[in-house]
Amino acid sequence: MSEDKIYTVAGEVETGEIEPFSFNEEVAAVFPDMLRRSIPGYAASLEAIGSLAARYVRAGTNCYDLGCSLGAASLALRQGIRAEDCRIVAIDNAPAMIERCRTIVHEECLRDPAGAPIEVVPGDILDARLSNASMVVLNYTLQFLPVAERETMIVRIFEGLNDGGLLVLSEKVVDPDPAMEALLADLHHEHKRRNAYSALEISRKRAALENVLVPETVNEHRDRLLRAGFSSAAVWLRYFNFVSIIAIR
Ligand code: GEK
Repeated sequence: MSEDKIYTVAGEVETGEIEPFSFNEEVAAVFPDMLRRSIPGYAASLEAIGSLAARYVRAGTNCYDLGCSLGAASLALRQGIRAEDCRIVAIDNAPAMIERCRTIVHEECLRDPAGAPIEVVPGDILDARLSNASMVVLNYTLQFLPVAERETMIVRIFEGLNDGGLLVLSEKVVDPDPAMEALLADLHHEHKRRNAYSALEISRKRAALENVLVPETVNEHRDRLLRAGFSSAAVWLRYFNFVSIIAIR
């Protein structure tokens, strides 16, 4: 916990204890709305995951949704998949997310029983054993792993993918040029304000996420993917300081 100064809309200063951000019950309850309002391009990332699943998921293979939260990307995969006998494995280490994710997935499977089964698995994605995968999704999750563990995670994903398999990696990024970074961060905060976040909520969230979400540059991500062995990697979406990258094994 840290003592922090918080600037309100009116410009007054409030001093408060900021709890480090955690994916607890309170966050899980408002989560779908929170991501749509706070991550520019989030809805587009889900749409593309569906379209990419239709193209890349092969019959008899596995798909992984790492850091699944409430399962939005798993449901997008399920809707997009055209191949037979596939399985989606959705993993998250926050019990509050897993519990709600199970309910959401169960309801969707009752509504549309024909789609691929989704296994919702509690656990650390760093311990996940990936195999026979044609598509892996890391939608805004790698940014929460310690930087030192990210290489291991990407190498494991590469090893779990079949040749021709696809990784979707969406992340908050930082620009190497400080002036550009300041502008992009400001545009992001303006975007959040437009989506009905107050200046107080924004400054609280920024303080709470410090050291929890560690963004890297686009080049750091691309270089890591190529080092792991991916044959190509490209940014397909950029909206302020949020990107989504596709990489093919
Ligand atoms: C979506 N992909 O809606 N192991 C497992 N889960 C983890 C770990 C870890 N080591 N670290 C963080 N998480 C989702 C959105 S949210 C993005 C992903 C955000 C989980 C964490 O519990 C949370 O549910 C998720 O990663 C990140 O497309 O909140 O900005």
